[in-house]
Amino acid sequence: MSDRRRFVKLSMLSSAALLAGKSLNAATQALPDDKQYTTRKGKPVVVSTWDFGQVANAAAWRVLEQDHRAVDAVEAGVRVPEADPENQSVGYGGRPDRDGHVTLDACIMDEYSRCGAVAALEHIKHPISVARMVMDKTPHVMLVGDGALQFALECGFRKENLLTTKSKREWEQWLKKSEYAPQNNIENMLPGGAYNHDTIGMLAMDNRGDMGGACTTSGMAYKMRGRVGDSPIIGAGLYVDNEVGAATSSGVGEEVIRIVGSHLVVELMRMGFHPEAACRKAVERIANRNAGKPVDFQVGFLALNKHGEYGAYALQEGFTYSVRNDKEDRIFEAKHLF
Ligand code: SD4
Repeated sequence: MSDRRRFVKLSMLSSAALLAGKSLNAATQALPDDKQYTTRKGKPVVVSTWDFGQVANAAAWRVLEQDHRAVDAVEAGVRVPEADPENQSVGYGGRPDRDGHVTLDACIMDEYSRCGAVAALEHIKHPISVARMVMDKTPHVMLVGDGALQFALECGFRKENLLTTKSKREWEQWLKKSEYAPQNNIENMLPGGAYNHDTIGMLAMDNRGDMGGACTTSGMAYKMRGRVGDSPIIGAGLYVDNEVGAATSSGVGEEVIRIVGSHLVVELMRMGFHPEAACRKAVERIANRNAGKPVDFQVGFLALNKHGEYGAYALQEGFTYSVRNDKEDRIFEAKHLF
């Protein structure tokens, strides 16, 4: 059976749905007819990790201005760095794993707690849009590796070479020593002073006060083949709760996963902490795991609450984030613990 036909068939029926005697449509993460949650009317705002988030925010802002949903805005926003070959930690041009494969991780979450994710996806420039398809077209939350690629191709995404000449050359340089030190994920740690992290996490609130979030990355440079960090993991690299707020992270994913960081930040906001204070508490949780001693890796959290307030906090100096609303279009430096 051709891929196309298999997908059409998959779209109509899934084995789980067959067992349950339901069509896949009934089993997908469908949009509820009525809102389950009360939302407060909010003012649109979009925030994202790092300086380059500013151009991504501009794309997201255009979507918000047209009165679309926050989830549409964040998808459009993070596609900008995904397509940018100069950004070597996201999408096309991302640094490869230690065997030379560019493997991408992404996830997306909307105001109904619907979510989709892909991990270790190769050859597809826009993993965030594949994650969106997982959310919209399947009853599942996450697809990985070859299965994610197969799904993407069935959805009509094009297979591409994502390893740019620049990233390939740098990897070949790295191969000479092949020092496996992914924990040293602090700014300017790569040979030549290149930044080792530029993962984009983006959070938005739309005209209706509804929230959405997206996170996309090529993960740690020169990682072990198959290694997946926090970025595509709902609750770790991203979490959205439309009653409370949303959070995302950047930095050493293993540390974020251990504390289920973004979910923790949202729960802290639920308890009444301001976004910056919630991010600080999560950062402290990581530091406490290391007996409060200065650590040689970076983690930063970014959060947005239902009032449109935002804030960030990091372990180390250097974590920046970008904000766009009707009043400002700015880059901020996050406070840091050490
Ligand atoms: C990861 N959290 O794969 C990602 C990397 C990252 O900025 O955020 N870099 O662990």
